[in-house]
Amino acid sequence: MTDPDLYPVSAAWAERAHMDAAAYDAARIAARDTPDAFWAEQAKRLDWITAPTIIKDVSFHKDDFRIRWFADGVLNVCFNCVDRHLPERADQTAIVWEGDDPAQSGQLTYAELHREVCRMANVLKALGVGKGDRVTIYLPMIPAAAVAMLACARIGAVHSVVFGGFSPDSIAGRIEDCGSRFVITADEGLRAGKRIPLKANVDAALEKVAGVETVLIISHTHADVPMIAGRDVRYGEAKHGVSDDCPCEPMGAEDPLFILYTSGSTGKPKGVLHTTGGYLFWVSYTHELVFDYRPGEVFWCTADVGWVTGHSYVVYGALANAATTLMFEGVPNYPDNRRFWQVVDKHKVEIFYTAPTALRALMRDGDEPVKASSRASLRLLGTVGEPINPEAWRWYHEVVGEGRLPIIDTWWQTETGGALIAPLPGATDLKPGSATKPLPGVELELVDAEGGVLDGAASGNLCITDSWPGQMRTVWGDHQRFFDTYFSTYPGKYFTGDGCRRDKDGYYWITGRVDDVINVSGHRMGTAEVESALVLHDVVAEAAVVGFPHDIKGQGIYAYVTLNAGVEPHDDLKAALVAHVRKEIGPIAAPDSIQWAPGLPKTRSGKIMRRILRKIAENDLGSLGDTSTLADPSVVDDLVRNRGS
Ligand code: 6R9
Repeated sequence: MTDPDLYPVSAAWAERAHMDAAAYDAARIAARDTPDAFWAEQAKRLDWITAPTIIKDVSFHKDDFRIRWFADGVLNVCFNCVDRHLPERADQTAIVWEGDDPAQSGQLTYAELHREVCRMANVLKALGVGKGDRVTIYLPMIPAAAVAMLACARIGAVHSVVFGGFSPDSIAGRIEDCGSRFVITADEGLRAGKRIPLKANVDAALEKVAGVETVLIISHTHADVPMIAGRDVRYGEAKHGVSDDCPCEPMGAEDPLFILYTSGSTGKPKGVLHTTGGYLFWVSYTHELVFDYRPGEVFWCTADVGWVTGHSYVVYGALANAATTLMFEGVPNYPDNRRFWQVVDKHKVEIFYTAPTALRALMRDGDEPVKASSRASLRLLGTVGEPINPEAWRWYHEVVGEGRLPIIDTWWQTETGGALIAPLPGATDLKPGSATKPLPGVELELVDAEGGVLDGAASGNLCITDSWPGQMRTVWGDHQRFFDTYFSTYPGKYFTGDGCRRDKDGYYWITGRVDDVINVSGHRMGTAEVESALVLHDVVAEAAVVGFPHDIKGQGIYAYVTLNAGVEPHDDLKAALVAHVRKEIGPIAAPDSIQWAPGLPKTRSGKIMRRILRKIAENDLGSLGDTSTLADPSVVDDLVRNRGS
């Protein structure tokens, strides 16, 4: 009997793909058994100034903890993403830009991209940016964002891209943490027809943090923004007369490429550090395998460059593979909910990669907006960011893909650099809702709470027992935190923070975070961050934040708030607290629900029992579990009674 939930690889895909099932099995074995030989061979996909002879140099153990790949290799990321394509592809489109306003679009060929990057690199140099300096980039989804990243890579500067939806406080925190003296921003961004005051946000951020010497401003909406003499530089003026030739800085494979801040279960967001050789290799390798990519195909990853998905697949992986990569400034439902598919038709997109939350939101509006488009150019559909529910998977497959396109569900993290679990279109039969199997070189293990290894079909915590080239190398400025966060829970293993089930066929089904991280529309939020923002407000004595299932966002944010004595709870105050969190962190952190909590369930040692708060938020009141260890069990009755109020 055939399994109705199995979508087998078609003969045509097995035939044309870079990797079929036999090649996949062979690569898995070679990567495991002879890693140095296997990865040395694979690494030839990059152009090295000096080819590496030391390939894999790794230990996850405390005493000799180190993660190094291709350590003695020398290369430049920008050269690999731009210059090396010039002999054959100077006139091929490198970046297609689609504006928020459907009347606005544009493109850059590889020759033009090269010129733009060299100019920006020379401007940065003239402003005093050198190798190893950190540059904060706060830009909308415009080609200049990719140009700025590549310009940094070209001269060996380390970029830290901050998502354009983040608040001045969030920008300030990130600038301070990595000590960047340079910021690149734009006058404004556009989102669903609304102006985002990027330059004004940077100005506000720089009132809170010292040390920034220069702000370079790219003109996008041509808004009149105030300039601060001696600090602010208009890019349009600075690039006048600048040479469009700029040599690529030779970089060690382990030299930093970028820092990207991401939320964890405790404390402030961490500066995830990725390095030059291993990262570029991994995003290029996975972009080719997972999407079965061929140079010149039109590739559209809808992620913002402010997230890791934008770094790895809008910019680095795609351009390293000579792609035509599409950058979209807008949102799926502006001017209306046909937008994605209109853009697909307009630019003849061949590979489309988006997040389940966007699909769920579009699915709610029915099939008509999709069917109004042709989508004939598409040949593969991908998803990333959160578990995709089988219903959304089927809708994507049947309505968007008309049953003819593989759905490639890619599991990975900011920390992993690129995809680790994903089907290969020519090798892996699909199951709706499963990211399927690990890529070559990715050794997974499921463990129970005590670290016991689970075999066969099982559910547990997802660990990775060996390194892969795209792995993050450290938390910027806090190597101990890197070790403690990822390698101390289950000694000798990298712990992902995700729960996962493995079925009888060895397919992996990610069930979501098992730590205090909430995945809101594919964006990571630490509960601790939202709590710290809430308690900054004058009226708040204490706050506890948990996730709860949300139809569109995957998870929503549910906040329990204890007010200061004498403060009267009322609905206006809830609205004020939501606005406060938006201002402190950004709109993505805004709580969906606030419940007044005269008391929070705590253990006698004062730890908040989030498990109970999660159950109440989920309205799963039948299984609150053991509350006897609480300092005051009656608190729970009160929260249950007043749920949602
Ligand atoms: C790339 C990215 C990482 C967390 C990760 C997991 C969730 C990502 C997923 C997925 C199920 C997928 N996640 N992809 N869960 N299926 N295909 O999203 O990085 O922002 O760091 O988030 O996202 O929980 O641990 P990041």
